[in-house]
Amino acid sequence: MDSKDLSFNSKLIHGGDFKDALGSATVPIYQTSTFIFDSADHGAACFSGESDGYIYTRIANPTIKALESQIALLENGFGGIATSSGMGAVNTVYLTLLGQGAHVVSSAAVYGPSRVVLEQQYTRFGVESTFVNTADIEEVKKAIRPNTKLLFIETPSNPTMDITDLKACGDLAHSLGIPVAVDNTFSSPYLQRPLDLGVDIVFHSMTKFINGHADVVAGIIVAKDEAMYKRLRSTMINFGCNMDPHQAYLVIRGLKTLGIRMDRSQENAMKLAQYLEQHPKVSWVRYPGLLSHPQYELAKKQMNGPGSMISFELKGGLTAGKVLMDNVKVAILAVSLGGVETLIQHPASMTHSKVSADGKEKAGITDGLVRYSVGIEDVNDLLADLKQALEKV
Ligand code: LCS
Repeated sequence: MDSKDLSFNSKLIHGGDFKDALGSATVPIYQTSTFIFDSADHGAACFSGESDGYIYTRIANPTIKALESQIALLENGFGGIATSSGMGAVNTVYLTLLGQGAHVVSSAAVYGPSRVVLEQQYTRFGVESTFVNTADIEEVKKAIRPNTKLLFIETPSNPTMDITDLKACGDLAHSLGIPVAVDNTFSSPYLQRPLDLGVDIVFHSMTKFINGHADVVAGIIVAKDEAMYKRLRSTMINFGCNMDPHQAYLVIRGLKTLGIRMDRSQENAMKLAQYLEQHPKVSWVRYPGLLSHPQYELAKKQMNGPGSMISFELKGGLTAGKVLMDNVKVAILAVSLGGVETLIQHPASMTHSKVSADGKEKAGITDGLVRYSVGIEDVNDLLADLKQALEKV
């Protein structure tokens, strides 16, 4: 059976189509920097593309390729490009599409460094950026200029949980010949497949849900068509953003349980979000599975589930939030997200601390916002943990 015809959870187990001469049941770690050529002519043919033999691990490697093929299959794209980190993926997209005099329209609420790198580094090369609430299509329309070369969207956004309509943004951008790239980190391909909704590029920090075990930093990009895939791959190779084979092996191993991990963490998150929403010390909760989320209907239409990321603010603002973060005992006070363990952090002073005060305000990143990444622990332990920490507030 062609792995394309399998259902999603089966693709997680059998989707790599990896085969080696020894019949390994799992993908071995090809821990080599370089590959032996049969002859000088064979080496030349590998470089010219006449042979598809491996050359050098920065260019391609069998372990990494197995992971790239599997994620491309899960995202329904042409091909995958694994990177050393999620930021490696973000910058591979930027470097491929933005050059001197180019302009990018981006979601205002994105992972801090995805924004900061545009404002503090790409400006040195004459790249301009405009940050808008991409959940409002009118704001996107207004921000587009004749030199706009990329529409960059994060949905749900980190840490505000805003949902952008991918189909509407894709239609708008394509009518003007602008490619659209989507950071799908918060959903993983299990809950959202942006290429199916018409965008051109999807990418992930695989450090999060895809790997899921807080032991690897990694990224991946999947392009919908061959031409874009080739451009992105060439950037990754020449800028040296490649993954390591051992890193790829760990991600392949984590990926197998993506479906069951996300089912459990999402089920937990729904209960925790409902608990927080009715708690008298909580002023607001942002979770796409709650009716109170402003884009609840869009989330239901665009995603296969609301995921397991929750943002909320306590009535006592930052002071109260700090007491909560200092008193949780099951949740871990740490950045990152999407792992089996529940994590809690404060975006304004941690993940988004380098974003300017004005940028934070316009993106809705308030000082009191607490971000909670729900893991797969027993939900009763997580509820009891929040309860006892809230009692201290
Ligand atoms: N995109 C999103 C949505 C992210 O959340 C992150 C990291 C990245 C890209 C970059 O990926 P990395 O290079 O770290 O693999 N987000 C983090 C966070 O919220 N806390 O710590 C890292």
